[in-house]
Amino acid sequence: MTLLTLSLYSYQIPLDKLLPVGNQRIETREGLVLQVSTETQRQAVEISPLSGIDVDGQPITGFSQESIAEVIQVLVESMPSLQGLHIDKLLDVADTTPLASLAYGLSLLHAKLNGKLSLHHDSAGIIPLIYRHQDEASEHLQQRVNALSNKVHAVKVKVGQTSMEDEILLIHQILAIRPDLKLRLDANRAFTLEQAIDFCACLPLASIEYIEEPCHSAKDNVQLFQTVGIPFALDESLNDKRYQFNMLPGLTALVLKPMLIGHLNRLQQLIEEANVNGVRAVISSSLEASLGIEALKAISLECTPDEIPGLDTLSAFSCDLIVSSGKQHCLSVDDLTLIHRCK
Ligand code: OSB
Ligand code: MG
Repeated sequence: MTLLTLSLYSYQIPLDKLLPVGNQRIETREGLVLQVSTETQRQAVEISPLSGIDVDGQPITGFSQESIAEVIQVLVESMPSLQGLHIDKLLDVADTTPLASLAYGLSLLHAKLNGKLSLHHDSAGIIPLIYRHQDEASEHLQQRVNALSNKVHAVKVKVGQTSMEDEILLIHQILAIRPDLKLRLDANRAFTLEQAIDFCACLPLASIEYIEEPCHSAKDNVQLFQTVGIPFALDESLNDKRYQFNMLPGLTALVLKPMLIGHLNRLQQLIEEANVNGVRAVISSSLEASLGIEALKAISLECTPDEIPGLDTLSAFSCDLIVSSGKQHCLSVDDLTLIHRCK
């Protein structure tokens, strides 16, 4: 199978509501689409490093190390050297680039061209992401909880963002409306150990599946577990290239964002190490548009079939990208900005 044409596009999609990136917020999402054709097929992947500027004009920190501009530069340089060659050459670049989003995108493109990761059936479940929208009244947030389908069994709630009192109240309000729900809390490292202990001590233990990245300092997570008995999940810790799986008391899940982890081989290795240690592996979005979310669904069905991935961030997008998720409008490549083409 030969790479006959390669086209690189950029997209910019306004969001209907602000999306949280840790404790920052964004109002538009931008990213790249790489489309290639071979003798028999055409495939596209989304490459959207989670970096750039937030609503307040501040640089987004703690997620992708690379900028979109860096990914464009490397791709524009490598595209001519890939054209006319076997699709396996995509892996040469994926294996050697230090840019995680590019390694992910190229290894994903290779897998798609090989007919892996095709979406046979749509995974039914979703894990709704609950956070207070800008200036949203508490009644309105409660209405949103009320409106959740009965098929929803777990929700993810952002914590460590406003006041502890408000957030503890919110958690109790959610459970008053839907006592059957299990909660996955995500603190994005907002708490000191003391704050995390105070916060967790006020929570109904039996309803909490885990808390993601509770403490500023990841080494305090074990102490938190030993003090209050709430298991923790790792997310931001995995963004460090040097992260190596290490079993810890209280570690119950890895939240895996493939766009930040890089090559699919590394993702698979982390999933295997988690499995061997009885730790859950949950695929999660890095705020991709519908093209990227479709890939994450397929990866999750293939690699973590017993878990529902965290992909509810797509609901904030004002339109779809290349593949329809059912939104009114879906951008095609002709609607995007062409950056570079080899044909
Ligand atoms: O805080 O886990 C986060 C998305 C982008 C950046 C950071 C985060 C997220 C999500 C994705 O929360 C949704 C999910 O995991 O359910
Ligand atoms: Mg998280």
